[in-house]
Amino acid sequence: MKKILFTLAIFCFATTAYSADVTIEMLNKNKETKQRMVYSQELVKIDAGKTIEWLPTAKGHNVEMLAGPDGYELPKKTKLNDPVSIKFDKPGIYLYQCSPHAALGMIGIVVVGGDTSNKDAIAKLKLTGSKSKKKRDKLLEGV
Ligand SMILES: [Cu+2]
Repeated sequence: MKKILFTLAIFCFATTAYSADVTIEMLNKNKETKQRMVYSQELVKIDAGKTIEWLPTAKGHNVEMLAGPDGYELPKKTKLNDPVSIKFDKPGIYLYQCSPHAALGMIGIVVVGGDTSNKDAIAKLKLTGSKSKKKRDKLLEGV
């Protein structure tokens, strides 16, 4: 019994520590939605100061930030197959894509601090291919 309680305590602690961050997987196929070439979570809402980690679960993907709130300095796009962690301090909407699969609609949106004031700018941004645009518009409906 003691052992079970101890295990439970460890599990709860680990879960709490983990929830401070978000992990997004780069996938060739999302087993739940059956969609190909996607991030495991395409729309993520976090508080300012939180960190998101992208994991190269499948090979051949990267993370290329395309836009963020005013004054946000875009980080360099990552190399294929590299994991990356980005801390989001500035509230606003961020849009990113997977460079080789942008035309297939492999994009994602992060909303930080519930701030959607740059939504129009994100909605007007030029993207690669109609699939990306369609997904961007759909994701923006949920921000
Ligand atoms: Cu990709």
